[in-house]
Amino acid sequence: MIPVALEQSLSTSGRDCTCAFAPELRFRTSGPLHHSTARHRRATAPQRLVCRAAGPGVLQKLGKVLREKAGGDFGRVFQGASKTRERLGVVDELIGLWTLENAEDTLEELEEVLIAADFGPRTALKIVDTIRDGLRQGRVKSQDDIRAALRTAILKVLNSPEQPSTLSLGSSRPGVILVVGVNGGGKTTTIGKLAHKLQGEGAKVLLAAGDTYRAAAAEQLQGWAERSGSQLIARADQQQKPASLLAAALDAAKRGNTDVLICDTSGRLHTNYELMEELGSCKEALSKRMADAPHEVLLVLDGTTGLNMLNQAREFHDMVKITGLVLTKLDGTARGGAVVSVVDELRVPCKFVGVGETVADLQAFNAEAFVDALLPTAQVAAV
Ligand SMILES: Nc1nc2c(ncn2[C@@H]2O[C@H](COP(=O)(O)OP(=O)(O)OP(=O)(O)O)[C@@H](O)[C@H]2O)c(=O)[nH]1
Ligand SMILES: [Mg+2]
Repeated sequence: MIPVALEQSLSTSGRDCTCAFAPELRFRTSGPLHHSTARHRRATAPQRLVCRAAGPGVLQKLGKVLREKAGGDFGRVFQGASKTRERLGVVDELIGLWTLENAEDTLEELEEVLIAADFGPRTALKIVDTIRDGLRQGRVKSQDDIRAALRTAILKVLNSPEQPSTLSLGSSRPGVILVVGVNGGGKTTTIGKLAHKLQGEGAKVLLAAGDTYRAAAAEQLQGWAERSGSQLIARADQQQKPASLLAAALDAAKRGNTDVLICDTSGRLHTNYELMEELGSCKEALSKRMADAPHEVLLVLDGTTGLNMLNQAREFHDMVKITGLVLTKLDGTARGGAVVSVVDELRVPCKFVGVGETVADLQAFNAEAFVDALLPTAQVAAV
C-alpha cells in the first residue's frame, strides 16, 4: 500500500513518476494511479497484521515469521540435491566395505568422495575428523554408526553459525536488505520472491533498483514490484551511481514509512576488484544514512555452480560482510553440496533456497531436510 501523501504526490498519468518527498528520484508504478484506484487499493489491500503498529520487536518478529512460513517442499530440495547426491552415491558402497581394521583407509576414501561432491577439502577433512573422533572414543562401531555419524557431522556444520537463521531486520524501520552476488545467480528473482513474502505479511516494501549496469535491470525489478505489490525506486538519471541511488532510496524509505527496503545490485565477478569496491561503497552509503543498516547482506549463490561458490563467498564476505546465504536454482540439477563448505568457512547461515522462477518459489533453508536429500538412507547419531 502506498502512503497517502506519497500517493498524492505521484503523477496520475504515467508509469514514470516523481515523488514530492524526493524529487531527485523516479518512482515507477504499475500503471496510472488515479485517486479512485488508490482508494480501491486501500480498500482491497491485505490487512497489515504485523507491521501497522511498528513498536519495538515488530521487525524481528517479521523476520522470524517469514522464515517459519516459508515452509519446505522436500521434493524440490531433493530434486535440487540430485547432482551432489549422485556423487555421494558411493558413500554407501564405501561404508559397506568398512571394517574396524581398515577404518582409516575408509575414512580417507570418504574424504575424497566428499571433496568430489563439492564439500571442499577443509570441510571434508573436518567432517571426516569428527567421525574419526567418534571411532577413537568408541562411539562409532558399525557401518550404521558411520552413516549416522556422517549425517550428524554435516548437520553440525550447517547448524553451527552464530548468526540467526531468521531474517534480521533491525529494531526500527526500515529494515534494510542488501542483495549481492555474481551475474545471473538469481538476485533480482530472489528479491521479488522475498518482497512477495513480506508484502504477504502486511509489510510495506520498497525495492531499490541498484543494478545500474544492465539496461533492462530496472524494468526487470519493476516487474517484480508489480507482482509483489511493492514500490520501486530507479535511478534519477544515467549519471547517478548505485551508492547514491541506494542512499536516496533509504531516505525515501524513512520518509515513506517503509517497513523493509530491499536493494538490488549489479551482478559482478568476485575477482573484479573495482566492482567489488563499488559494492563496498553501496554498503557504506546505507550505513551512513542509518547506523545499523544494512541489517542483512544476503549473498545469492547459484546452486548449479558447485565449489566455485566458495571462492565467490570469500570475496563477497571480505568486502561486505555477508549475513546470510540464499541458494538458488535448487529445482534444477544443482550441486548444492558446496553450500556446506560456504557455511563452514564463513560461519554464516543459509537462510533461504530458491526452487523455481515464480514468486512462490522461495523456501526457508532446512538443514535436516537438506541433509536428508543428500544422504537419504542415513540416520542421525550423536558423534
Ligand atoms: N529454475 C530457477 N531459476 C531461477 C531461480 N532463481 C533465479 N532463476 C533464473 O535465473 C536467471 C537469472 O536470474 P536473475 O534474478 O535475473 O539473476 P541476477 O543475479 O539478478 O542476474 P544479474 O542481475 O544479471 O546479475 C533468470 O532466468 C531467473 O528466472 C530458481 O530458484 N530456480
Ligand atoms: Mg539482477
